[in-house]
Amino acid sequence: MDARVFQNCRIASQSPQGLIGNGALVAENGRIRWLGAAVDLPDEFRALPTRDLDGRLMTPALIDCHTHLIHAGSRAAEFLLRQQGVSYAEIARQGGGIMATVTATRAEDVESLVAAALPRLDALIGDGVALIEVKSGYGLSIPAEIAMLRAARRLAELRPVRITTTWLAAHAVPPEYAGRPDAYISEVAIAGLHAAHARGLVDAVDGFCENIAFSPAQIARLFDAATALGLPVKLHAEQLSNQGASALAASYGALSADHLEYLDDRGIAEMAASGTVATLLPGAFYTLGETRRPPITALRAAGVPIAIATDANPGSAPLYSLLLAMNMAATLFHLTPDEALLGVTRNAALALGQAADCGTLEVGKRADLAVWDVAEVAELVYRMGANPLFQRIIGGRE
Ligand code: DI6
Ligand code: FE
Repeated sequence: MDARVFQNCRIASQSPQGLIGNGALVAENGRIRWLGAAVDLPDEFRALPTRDLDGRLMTPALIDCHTHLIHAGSRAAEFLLRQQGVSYAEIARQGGGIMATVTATRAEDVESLVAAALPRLDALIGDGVALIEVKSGYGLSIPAEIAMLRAARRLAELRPVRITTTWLAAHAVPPEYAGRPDAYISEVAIAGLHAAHARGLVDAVDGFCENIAFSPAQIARLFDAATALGLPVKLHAEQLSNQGASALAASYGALSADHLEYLDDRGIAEMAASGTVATLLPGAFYTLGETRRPPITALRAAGVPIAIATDANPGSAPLYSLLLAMNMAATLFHLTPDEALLGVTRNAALALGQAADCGTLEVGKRADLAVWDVAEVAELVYRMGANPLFQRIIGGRE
């Protein structure tokens, strides 16, 4: 048996237990066996090996629930174009944007995709992250999409981190299918989903529902295929315009709808009814110079859980710090520090369908912890470019 006590820490449990002032947590065989006020630590645990955390703040290890971590090439040239006033949508229509990354990604094999992603993964791990969602979506052919998901699975073998994979073939229409998006959905997005699922490579299915990408009807066909395979869905929704994408996602019981700058009241109501998480991506909002914010006040009022993620990608969100995403969510979207932390712990776990296993510190869940050199949650959130991580503890092991 592998057991130990972490004590002399403030514990932001993210559960109904709330903040525990002078806390102790017992980890046993990778799981949380007990947590509470140090004075209440049961006698049976007092003889265990003990780690004194000197009054630091303990939170659940962080979760990045929306990334495009696997990609090749750079989009620095596009950055310059955008500075000159050319919009993201215009660059995409001219064949740049996502397609530029597709061309670069198709040219690489699994090994080089892994090598390119490792530094980005290490940056997230350095922010105290223990669970990361990684999407395909820059292959846009069956073999190239599968190669991306193989690379994502490989990352989890190379680092002490868990990775969930998402099939995002419905990200853009590649040139060989120009003008034939429905054929692309059938022949690549759906046929490839079956092939990738048969290889055990798919944990969830995503799409980009937008006037520069796929229509709600096309996404619905993909979601029908996902549902038939028993796979959960999520959607890039209402990022650049309102397509009714969030309501569509909610009608499939989606884990999350992501971006949401153009979300309307109907979408909010449908998401609330289906328990779909609102995943906010402030890095994309910032990079694209958006001015329209997601409807935070209405989401709060409707009780929709709000998650925050990096969207780590080479175009709209070249952001590889979840701590900075939290800061941006607070500064740009006016989330409170507590909401920002919930967004990368409890609600991010919900967005990945893993709420029973992680995201809060509760007995029985994984002992995946982050210990910070700060006294309170607001200190984690208000600084930019500072990283107060003291230690990541995975499965109760330092
Ligand atoms: N929306 C996004 O923000 C990412 N994908 C999407 O559908 C951006 C992808 C990219 O620009 O490479
Ligand atoms: Fe994205």
